[in-house]
Amino acid sequence: AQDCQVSNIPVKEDFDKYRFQGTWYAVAKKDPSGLFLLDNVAATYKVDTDGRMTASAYGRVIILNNWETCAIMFASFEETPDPAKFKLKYWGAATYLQSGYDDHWVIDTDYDNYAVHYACRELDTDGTCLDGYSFIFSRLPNGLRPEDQIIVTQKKQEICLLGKYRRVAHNGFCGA
Ligand code: DAO
Repeated sequence: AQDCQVSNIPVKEDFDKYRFQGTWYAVAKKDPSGLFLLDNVAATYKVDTDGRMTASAYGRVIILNNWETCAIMFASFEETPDPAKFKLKYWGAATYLQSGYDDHWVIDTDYDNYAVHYACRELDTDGTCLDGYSFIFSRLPNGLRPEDQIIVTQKKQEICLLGKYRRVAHNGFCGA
């Protein structure tokens, strides 16, 4: 049986933000309502000299229903008592891009190949997630190794999002 209470979702134990640094390519995504990043999504994480994690990210977006562009985004992370659970403050390089303040949980990662990200934006009255999003990240833009896919499928199930993802293409739209 699956416990879909957000507060009971297991996250990566002893998450190491230093090993998480570098570029991650989104290879699959579960969208929130009012989705923003469509495809060609990648994020580069860094830990600065005072130990603060930041990221820059890009992705294809459609603004005002018809204008397609590559969004350049910036993020800073606030730590919480759980090293795998951060608060994400994000904003765009341009004012017309989305900004916000979300959870940013690292559900699982081996640091070298795959990562499962999760953010619940709105809790339902029963403690399950009413509106959230999740990225499956790979160190390579073209997908995960079969051995990682097995683990990631298990994690998707643990966060109650199995079957809710779509593939995220990388076709050079954002120049990488
Ligand atoms: O695409 O609908 C959406 C939600 C994405 C929120 C934007 C996040 C930008 C910063 C990304 C940092 C790492 C995930």
